[in-house]
Amino acid sequence: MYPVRFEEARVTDGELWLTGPVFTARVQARGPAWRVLVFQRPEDAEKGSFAVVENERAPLHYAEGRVSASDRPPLDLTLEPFSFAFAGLRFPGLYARPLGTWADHAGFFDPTGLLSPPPPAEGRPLGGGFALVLEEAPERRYFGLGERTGFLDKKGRRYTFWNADAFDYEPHTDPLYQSQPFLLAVDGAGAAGLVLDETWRLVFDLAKADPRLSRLETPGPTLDLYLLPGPTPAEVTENLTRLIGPPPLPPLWALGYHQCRYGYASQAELEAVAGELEAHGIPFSALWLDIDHMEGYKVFTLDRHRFPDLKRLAQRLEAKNAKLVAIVDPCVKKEPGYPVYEEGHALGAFIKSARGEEVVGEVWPKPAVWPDFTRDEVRRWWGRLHRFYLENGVAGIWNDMNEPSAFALEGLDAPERTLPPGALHGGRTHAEVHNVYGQCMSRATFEGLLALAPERRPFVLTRAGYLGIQRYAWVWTGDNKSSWVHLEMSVPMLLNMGLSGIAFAGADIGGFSEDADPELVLRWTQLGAFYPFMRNHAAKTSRRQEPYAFGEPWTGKIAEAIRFRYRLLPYVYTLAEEAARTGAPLMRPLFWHFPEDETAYSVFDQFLFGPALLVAPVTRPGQTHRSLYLPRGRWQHWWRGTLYEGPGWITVEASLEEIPLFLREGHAVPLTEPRAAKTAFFEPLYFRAFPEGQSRGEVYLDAGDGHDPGTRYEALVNVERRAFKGPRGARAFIQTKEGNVIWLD
Ligand code: MIG
Repeated sequence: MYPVRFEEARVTDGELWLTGPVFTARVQARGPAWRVLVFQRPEDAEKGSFAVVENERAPLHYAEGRVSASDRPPLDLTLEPFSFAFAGLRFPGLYARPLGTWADHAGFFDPTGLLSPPPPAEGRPLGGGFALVLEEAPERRYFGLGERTGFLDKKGRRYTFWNADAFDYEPHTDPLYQSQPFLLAVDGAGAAGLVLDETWRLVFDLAKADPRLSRLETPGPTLDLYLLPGPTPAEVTENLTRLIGPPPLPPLWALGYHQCRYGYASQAELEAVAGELEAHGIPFSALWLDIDHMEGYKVFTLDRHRFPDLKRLAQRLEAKNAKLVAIVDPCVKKEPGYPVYEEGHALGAFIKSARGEEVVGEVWPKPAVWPDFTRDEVRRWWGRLHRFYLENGVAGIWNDMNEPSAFALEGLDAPERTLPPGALHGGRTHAEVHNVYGQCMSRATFEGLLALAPERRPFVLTRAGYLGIQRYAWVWTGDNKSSWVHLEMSVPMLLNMGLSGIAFAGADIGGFSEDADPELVLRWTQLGAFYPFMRNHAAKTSRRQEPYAFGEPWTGKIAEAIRFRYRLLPYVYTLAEEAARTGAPLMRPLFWHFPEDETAYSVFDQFLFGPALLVAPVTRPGQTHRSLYLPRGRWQHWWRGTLYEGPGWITVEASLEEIPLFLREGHAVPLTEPRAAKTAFFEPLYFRAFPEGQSRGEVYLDAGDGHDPGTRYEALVNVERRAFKGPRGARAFIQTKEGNVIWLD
């Protein structure tokens, strides 16, 4: 690789162009960020994005190596060799491999056409590749990177961006299912972010190979970089959201409790699950249909023997304000006469090999082909197919296996469990668009649902995605395990996903593979009551782990944790509405609200749920106490009423009934009765306030679905004056140390 050099800098139309012997760079003040696009082929000057939706540009100014524009720190450039600095981040070098020739790759020639290198573009294969070097600071920490195993701070490891069917992942597995090439860097100079908006297989080495340097690599022909200002972590994520768009406001039911299991194999079984939940007084908002609902694993079919009248079940659930969600995998069974295959084939919708034939492999359906969701007409076709599920009473769609996962290709085991890099998506290779395959599928699903039922808010859950996935789908963390380690790890995973734009996510409560025990399910449900997406799900061969599976004394306690989620729903919904405007995640690392607190950056197993609550889950069996950190200010133990003063570490008792939960001074939390309600005009509506001084709370109320604007109300509580001012019909209370509830009105 050679250092990239530029010889000339020129401002044209409010943008800066750098030109050199091989490469050109285009610098824009784009939305809140700086964009630096380095390329070789003229057509790449107009490179598009699957992530960025912000197109507004501020005019920039360039003088003596400094680029400036309104509302952001300047960007300092050196042309030869190219290096730059922004907001305390120094990039001392950019290295590149100029685009090769066909001859350079001749050694890879593969007569089957399946594994051959990308086809030549203008006589040259795609390729090239860049490595961007970032100078390290010893005190710097890294966050973001989307869905990753490990603890909160991501420094010291090497991360690959290549969506993978990471079945049975462990605490060191990398990569997982998602690719969010976003990095949040925090050090003495404050926080700043970067996005490497490249969909190829990227590698970020964060001070691993060399503690003095980090290295970001892309194998593609361009380097498309965005630099995001802070100066706090929260502002970096909010600026990221301006760039890639916020998630839409979900329907209220999506924020309730979801019951799933790989294996619900008949309508009768689902009815039995609903019956058990009802019998135990457990509110729920959705039951889920996994792959067993299909006939021969053919998507958009229903086995009519086992599911004779799904619509009737849907209606029965609707009366309880609960819904059905069905899984839709991308792989289409290649079977003559099967309409989905025939239509897709006629449309030329399926991914092709370099020989121009459909790539055929195996997943659940055998043989299977894969739609090319990167193309508009394929997404529109796929979206329309969802009419089938809507007509059968299904309200939400679950996208799985969309990394995409392939068990076999052309009858042989698929070595990477995915499609060959040379497979073709129109003019692009799979190597280029692999990481956006799942995102494009969920986009097709989201847009299809919106077109078919414009009066509803679509609900889509996905396993795979790229930066920006939140615009189309919620995310769950795939095939975790029924183990305490996975319960604990879900916290830093979801926190970093939230910082990376994915406000709505969850891990399978109770764990997917292996066998859960009742204490694990109880503690996990208590934690899951604070996941944005609260779903209990298990694998086919796992022991049953529904809330009622273990009997008493467990069922009652698990039910209470689920009921607590429903009590908290006005608060959860209000946070959801904020996320839909600003991207602020619901689960927030302590440093989100306490950026000046050094300790807040290293606490990985606690979090803030919105601004008002601090949650410290029990993460080991048999634990009756938990040590935890409280940032500055006063905090009230939610269950016991005791007041604590931070900053500092405390140890609290955590009986099986309680997850350590604290109310922050100055805050009031809206609550309601524990039931699956139809609308988000919550009734009754209460505010629980901090027991001393003044507290402020907010609640967002609307129809819970549809697109009519709602209203955000403020509640002000003054305990000394026993005064409460809030939305009409609402009441406020405080809880004392003795456990007394005192009403204020
Ligand atoms: O190869 O549809 O992560 O949630 O239950 C397993 C069956 C396929 C993987 C998903 C899991 C789902 C399962 N799927």
